[in-house]
Amino acid sequence: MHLNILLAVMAVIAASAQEVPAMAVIAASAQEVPAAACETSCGNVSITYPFGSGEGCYYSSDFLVTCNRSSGEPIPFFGPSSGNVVISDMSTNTSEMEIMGLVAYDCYNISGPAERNQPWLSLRDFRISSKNKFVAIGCDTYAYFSGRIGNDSGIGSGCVAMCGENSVVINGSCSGVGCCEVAVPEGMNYREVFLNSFNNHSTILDLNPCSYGFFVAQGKFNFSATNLHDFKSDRMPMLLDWAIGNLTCDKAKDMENFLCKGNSVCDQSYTGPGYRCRCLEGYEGNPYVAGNCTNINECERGNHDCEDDDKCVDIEGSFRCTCPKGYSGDGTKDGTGCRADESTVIKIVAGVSTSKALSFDGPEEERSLAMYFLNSLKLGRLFNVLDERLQLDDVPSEIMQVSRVAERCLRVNGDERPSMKEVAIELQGILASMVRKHPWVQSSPNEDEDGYLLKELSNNNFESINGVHASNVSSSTFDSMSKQTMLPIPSGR
Ligand SMILES: *[C@@H]1O[C@H](CO)[C@@H](O)[C@H](O)[C@H]1NC(C)=O
Ligand SMILES: *[C@@H]1O[C@H](CO)[C@@H](O)[C@H](O)[C@H]1NC(C)=O
Ligand SMILES: *[C@@H]1O[C@H](CO)[C@@H](O)[C@H](O)[C@H]1NC(C)=O
Ligand SMILES: *[C@@H]1O[C@H](CO)[C@@H](O)[C@H](O)[C@H]1NC(C)=O
Ligand SMILES: *[C@@H]1O[C@H](CO)[C@@H](O)[C@H](O)[C@H]1NC(C)=O
Ligand SMILES: *[C@@H]1O[C@H](CO)[C@@H](O)[C@H](O)[C@H]1NC(C)=O
Ligand SMILES: *[C@@H]1O[C@H](CO)[C@@H](O)[C@H](O)[C@H]1NC(C)=O
Ligand SMILES: *[C@@H]1O[C@H](CO)[C@@H](O)[C@H](O)[C@H]1NC(C)=O
Ligand SMILES: *[C@@H]1O[C@H](CO)[C@@H](O)[C@H](O)[C@H]1NC(C)=O
Ligand SMILES: *[C@@H]1O[C@H](CO)[C@@H](O)[C@H](O)[C@H]1NC(C)=O
Ligand SMILES: CC(=O)N[C@H]1CO[C@H](CO)[C@@H](O)[C@@H]1O
Repeated sequence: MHLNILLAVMAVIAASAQEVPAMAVIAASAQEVPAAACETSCGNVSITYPFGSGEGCYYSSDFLVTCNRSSGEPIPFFGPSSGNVVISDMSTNTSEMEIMGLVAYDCYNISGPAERNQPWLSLRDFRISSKNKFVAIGCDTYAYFSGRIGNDSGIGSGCVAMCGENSVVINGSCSGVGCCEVAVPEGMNYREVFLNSFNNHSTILDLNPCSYGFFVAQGKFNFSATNLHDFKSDRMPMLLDWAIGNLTCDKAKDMENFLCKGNSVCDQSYTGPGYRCRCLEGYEGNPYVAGNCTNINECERGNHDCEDDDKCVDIEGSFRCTCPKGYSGDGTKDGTGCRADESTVIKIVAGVSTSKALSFDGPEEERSLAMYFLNSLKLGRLFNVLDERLQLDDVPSEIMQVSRVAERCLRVNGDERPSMKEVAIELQGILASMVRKHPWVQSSPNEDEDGYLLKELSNNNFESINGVHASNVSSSTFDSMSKQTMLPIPSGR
């Protein structure tokens, strides 16, 4: 994680920490809100505080839900039992409620107008969300809504949709042929839908006898040509915005019944009256219930920017990226990642150089060569070593390449050193070419030893120097390595 993000997160955590004692006092002295005995669902709909059904279960009368079970299937209604607004969902993290709004229709038969309705919706304190659209369906249709924002009842908008028997009506395209839509302004607490026709649908009666008009949440309706003949829905899902009371955060936070407590902060981004709560970043739950916002484990969810899942460490409200022993850096994909420390690089190179690839006779000689390499590398004289000590007519080009990688790894300036992934990818490529060219670099059935060198680049269990044998790197290990390392090489260091 970038340092400035980390600092910001820590600042937020520090700020919230001051609210924790207040929460503890409330929890200890006041009775539990909402009461434990409250209904938590009605039919398919979860009822979440500040909403509630029954005495002591809701924050204020604005949030009363009545679960009507008289028809067999439980249906949650908004408000007291006289209410007829059907609730289909409620969200406390977005402070929205979804209701099933009535669809307006206007139908004709050969004698002319046959049936119509003109539904209206009136809300006391909730608002119609601008995340809805107003949609009209029909081939001889003009449709509009009139609404009210605060005192201003002169709001309205609408659209016209026309088509004939031979029109090309495109499924999914609500752009004037058989279907039209307009945006919904922010803040309406009342709306009424009106439909009308130009010709009583007389020329297209078989294709489209009725016009329809409704508010619908964006993404919840796709127009299809069959809607013209037979639109079966009498209600459509629409979103309402809500907030608590009519005070702003500043004033509400001093009230006894202020709700945003414990990892929950007051959110004044809402333009309507009242305040909203939301969980602090890195927390989730119901921000309107004290103590319900709990830590998100970003590592478990893979919701982090560390190089690998196993470099991610969850912390309260956030996460940290770590590097394995012998590596340093910020551990993030887009940051410096994890770079091998100088001593680790020496171990790797020494391991590669002492491998059977050089065809030395005994382990004794391998070991002393390794020590020699180590010392030489420290002095930055690797190329000299290769020339003087090996005196091979043709030094295997792979050894030269590895040496070059090593040389870059050993640069004094950390920014010039390649990242751990780059080293892994380069070594992988070099070793792959060794497998191709040299029969002695062949697969071995010994899985534990196989690819020890390469695995060490991505795992953190690395201790041995002399036990590393490049000749035991099998091609299956290359495959599994490439899955782990063939990620885009980060451009930054
Ligand atoms: C509840 O969900 C089931 C299955 O998703 C659905 O068939 C049913 O119509 C839903 N009931 C209500 C009242 O929405
Ligand atoms: C439940 O709904 C029915 C109509 O569906 C209505 O007649 C009845 O009064 C309602 N009951 C309550 C308790 O709201
Ligand atoms: C709200 O919370 C639910 C459940 O915790 C989660 O699935 C959803 O993504 C959240 N939505 C937003 C906008 O955060
Ligand atoms: C047309 O609708 C009207 C009103 O519903 C009805 O009285 C009339 O019988 C219908 N005509 C035909 C031909 O169906
Ligand atoms: C509503 O109208 C009344 C009287 O016209 C006015 O005093 C009040 O400030 C208005 N309220 C808003 C929110 O515009
Ligand atoms: C539509 O029908 C009504 C009632 O029958 C009639 O008064 C009106 O003239 C008709 N309009 C058109 C354009 O045909
Ligand atoms: C509408 O169509 C889009 C794209 O085809 C699809 O992703 C979405 O689920 C559909 N929505 C509904 C309500 O059918
Ligand atoms: C449009 O969608 C309906 C069902 O939604 C389907 O029956 C019809 O074949 C589709 N038409 C075209 C042109 O894709
Ligand atoms: C704010 O809410 C309180 C309590 O619900 C109510 O008494 C008061 O009239 C409201 N004030 C305004 C300006 O709406
Ligand atoms: C948060 O509230 C939900 C529903 O009310 C409950 O199921 C959950 O256990 C609560 N979580 C915590 C941490 O209190
Ligand atoms: C340490 C180790 O297990 N090395 C093995 C590498 O592979 C060769 C055969 O390819 C074995 O003889 C070694 O024992």
